[in-house]
Amino acid sequence: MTSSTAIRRIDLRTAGTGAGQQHDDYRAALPRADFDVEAATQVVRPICEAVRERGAEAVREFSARFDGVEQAEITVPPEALATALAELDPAVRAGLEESIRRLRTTCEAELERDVVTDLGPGARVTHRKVAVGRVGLYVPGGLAPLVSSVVMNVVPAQVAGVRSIALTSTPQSEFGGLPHPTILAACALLGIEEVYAVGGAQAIAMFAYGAGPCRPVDLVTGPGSIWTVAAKRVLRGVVGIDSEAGPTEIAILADDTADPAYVASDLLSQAEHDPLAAAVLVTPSERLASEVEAELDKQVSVTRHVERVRTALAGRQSAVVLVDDLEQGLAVVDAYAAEHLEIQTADAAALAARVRNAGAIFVGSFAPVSLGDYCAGSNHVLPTAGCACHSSGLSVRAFLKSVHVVEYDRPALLEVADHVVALAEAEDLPGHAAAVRARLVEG
Ligand code: HSO
Ligand code: ZN
Repeated sequence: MTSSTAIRRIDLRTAGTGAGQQHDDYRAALPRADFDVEAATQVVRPICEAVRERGAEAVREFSARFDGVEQAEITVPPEALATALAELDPAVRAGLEESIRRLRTTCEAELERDVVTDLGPGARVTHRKVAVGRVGLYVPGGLAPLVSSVVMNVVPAQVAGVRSIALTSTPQSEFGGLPHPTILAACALLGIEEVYAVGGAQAIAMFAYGAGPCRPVDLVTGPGSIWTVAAKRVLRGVVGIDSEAGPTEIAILADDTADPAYVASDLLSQAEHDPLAAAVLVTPSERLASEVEAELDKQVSVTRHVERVRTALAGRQSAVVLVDDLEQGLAVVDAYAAEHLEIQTADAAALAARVRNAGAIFVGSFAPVSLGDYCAGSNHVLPTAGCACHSSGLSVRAFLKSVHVVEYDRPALLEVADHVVALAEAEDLPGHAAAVRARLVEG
């Protein structure tokens, strides 16, 4: 039998790093999963339409069709939340509490204050930070009950000061059509009372348009499957969305000093999420590449979700990439713009400081992605599919808007009036100029 992991190799060593080597070349060299969100929007559009027209009735029909549950109600009853918390395993509770504590600490530190700028006597502009009024948080429950995603969504929303928070997660037939009890327990622990048992595209549509007991929200956040990502794309504008967070990705930039067992276990850890997950090692060390491949063979054969992991590692989205040196490696990972980037090299912090595109960077041998998934104090809802070149992970900022407040008195307006008039006339908008001139006349 050949290698059981069958992760492919991509050799970029002849490409060089000289002038003319475009980031786009590297992007094309590192293909992502066949994950066609545009095609999925065709499937999702009628689902969104049905929820808009027929509300909770349509939501329940889709839950029956896609999740195999018959529901009288889409709301999770308060007793179910209380019971789930009472029955929560104490070790899981302690883990959640630590996760909440650390994330809350970083969220409170990054909470943005109003920015007040005086542009001269009597001329002031304030960017007033205001929390979004009502948000809908999505927690996937399909392949694994991601209880940690409850924490990652809820804590920044609460720290931002969002007044109305609704949360939804996939209904499970084995739990009587409710989400997994650990997810319900985490909601109760965080004081979230409005919880729905709805997953997939219909959940995003429920939040966007409102359905039955769920009033429409202003903003939807949270990771999800291709269907929820597609629904977010379709409904953007009807509702605000965070970044498109789809199947997970890990890229590791490593040199000879890295421990192959650590590298392999981290690649495996994210491959465990999804057959579409991407695991990419970028290294100038052929020795490390071979040792990591051997380690993967060993570790994959005894891992729990072996089929999922094998499919993810063998997919076109996963690879061991050989580069000439760390300089080229840096260019490659920057072009790839991974959701998670680990740097396991001799001078990891210095290299990390030079990375521009990544959802989150994990520096050195003792900061694995698993730490960030649960308890680092960072957020694990991060941009995937290369969106890290323009988007950021979930944070307090995602739940805040800034309202621009303009305060000028008469002398301050006089100071700038001629400029306003000149610009208004240049745009052939004399009404704009007149509005200012009217105020120049002595009263
Ligand atoms: N790695 C996932 C998040 C997660 N992992 C939740 C475990 N539980 C996407 O960042
Ligand atoms: Zn994970």
